[in-house]
Amino acid sequence: TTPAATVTVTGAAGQIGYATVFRAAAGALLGPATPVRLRLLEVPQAARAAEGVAMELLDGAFPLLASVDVFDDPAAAFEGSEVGLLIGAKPRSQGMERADLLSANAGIFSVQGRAINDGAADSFRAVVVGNPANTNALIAASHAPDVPAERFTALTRLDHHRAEAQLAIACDVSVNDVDGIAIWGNHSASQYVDLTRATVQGRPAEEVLAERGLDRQWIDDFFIPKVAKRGAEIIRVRGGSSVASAAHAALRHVRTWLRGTDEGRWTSMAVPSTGAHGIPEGVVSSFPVTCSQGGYAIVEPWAVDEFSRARIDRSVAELLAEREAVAELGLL
Ligand code: NAX
Repeated sequence: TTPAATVTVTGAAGQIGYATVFRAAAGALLGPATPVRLRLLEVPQAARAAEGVAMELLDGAFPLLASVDVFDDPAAAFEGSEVGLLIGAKPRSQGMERADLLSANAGIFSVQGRAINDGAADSFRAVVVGNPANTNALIAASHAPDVPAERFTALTRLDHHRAEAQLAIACDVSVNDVDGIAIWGNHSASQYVDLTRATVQGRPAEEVLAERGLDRQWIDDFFIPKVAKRGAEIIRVRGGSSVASAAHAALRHVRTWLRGTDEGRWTSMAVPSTGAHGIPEGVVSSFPVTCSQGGYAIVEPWAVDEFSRARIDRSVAELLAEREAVAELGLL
């Protein structure tokens, strides 16, 4: 085994936190050879519930669980942290304006960014799950000037998984036969699910879909909204928001980042833009990325067609507007 790694989970008493920590303790985050020290962060009102989660973690007698501690102080929770799963966020309540939501979360993620800056390990990496995830990651990074900004990422892996599953269903193949999907832009309904480079059993996905009578119009009218609105569909059918699938995606996001993507394959992560693919610097946008040796790289730009360009630009415009709103509040 390797030395234990310290992982901070925020919102640990919430639904996604609860679904994440047991699998992290079982090795799904860092692999079967790395023990984990879990640091659970909650708001003071939920700290007691987080203590209950910690008790259950102990009751699992997980061989890989080196320790579990509960905090309601971000500075303490991020002390020595190597991986941050930033799940806790302020949900939109009834009658809440978008600006109120942005500012409430900016309050949370600026404080956590500073705590990370002051106390986290040099190797620290974060995935933000709490919404608005992309902009929350941007805020955390901007309050952690000593941490390389590229270590703050946001979760679009769930969208990526949803797209893989829906493409596999549409083509009547296994998800293992599907590759090359890209999620662009914001983790919101404006996201663009790009099939132009996707393959099904090694053939262009659009060709395979066309043989089944599914053209670009179908992709635009059915496939893209199906993936973008899947969260709402889950709420309607399950009677609650996506939890286990979100936890799984967050674990896979970090696992892929640490371990690398398979040769010739990529995944989707929201990362600070380098200006690649015509997406301006200064936003955290979803991109197709490859991972190796603990780092990631945005997939080399290709000649994006007009159809895709308009959709990418629309989602990026939303990210720019979110950044603008937060900047106007003086929170960036
Ligand atoms: P819950 O409301 O069940 O849990 C959130 C937890 O965060 C609560 O226990 C709350 O006390 C805690 N919390 C709030 N502020 C905190 C702070 N400052 N420090 C530490 N903890 C804090 O929500 P859940 O269903 O777990 O969802 C969590 C977040 O994930 C939400 O923002 C949700 O919108 C977002 N999602 C993001 C997804 C993505 O793909 N990026 C998909 C799933 C999910 O919708």
